[in-house]
Amino acid sequence: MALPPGQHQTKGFPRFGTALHKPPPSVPSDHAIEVRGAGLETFKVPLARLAELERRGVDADFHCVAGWSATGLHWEGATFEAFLREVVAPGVAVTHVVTFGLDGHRAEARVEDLVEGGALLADRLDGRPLDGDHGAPVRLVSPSQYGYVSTKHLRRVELHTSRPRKVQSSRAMHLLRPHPRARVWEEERNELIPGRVLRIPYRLLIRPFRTLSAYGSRRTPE
Ligand SMILES: Nc1nc2c(c(=O)[nH]1)N[C@H]1C(S)=C(S)[C@@H](COP(=O)(O)O)O[C@H]1N2
Ligand SMILES: [Mo]
Repeated sequence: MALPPGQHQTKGFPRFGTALHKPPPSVPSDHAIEVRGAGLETFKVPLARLAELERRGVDADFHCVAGWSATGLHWEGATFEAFLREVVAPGVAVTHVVTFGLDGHRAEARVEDLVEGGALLADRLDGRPLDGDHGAPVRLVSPSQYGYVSTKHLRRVELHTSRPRKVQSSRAMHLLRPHPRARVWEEERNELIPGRVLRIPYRLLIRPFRTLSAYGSRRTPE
């Protein structure tokens, strides 16, 4: 299958992200996904409950905004749509979510982009339980969007009825202005600058990530 504009294929499926200088976070044995926002009392969805929701297998490529794509992955997990049905009160129009990882990563997304793109709360990759590199115990996977939307080590889902403000976890991430929709075929890399202009600058960012990741001696993309 063809890759979206400005992407190149990488070997295998490297661990990547904004927390590469740290090992994958440890996961408490009673881990549950916290849900808050949209007028709800904060509550938790235990992993056992997640396992009972409608599940799906998805064959998809994975596209990082820095320009690499990993191809031919097979994910399994609860559909994001089923998760929303489970947690949203009837009559509440949730339009956006913010997802939080155990390592501090955060990402916003429009509900329609996640649902129409077939997003999963994935707990299996290529027939095996998700490992620490790729987001154990459960991650969001949104194949139609750049990788930064697909929060690993999912810890919290915040529900919103309009576009949330001040989502980014750090000043640096805020300055980078990741595109709020991040659709790969539209090349929505950045909120302010056209995606194709950023192909080379973003690709140059892979190398500093590689250096950081050397601490954990893990492979990063080419
Ligand atoms: N919790 C968490 N999720 C994250 C990240 C991160 O640093 N922490 N990085 C994002 C980015 S930029 C990418 S490209 C993908 C990388 O996923 P992988 O490590 O499974 O390849 O995870 C996304 N989700
Ligand atoms: Mo990324």
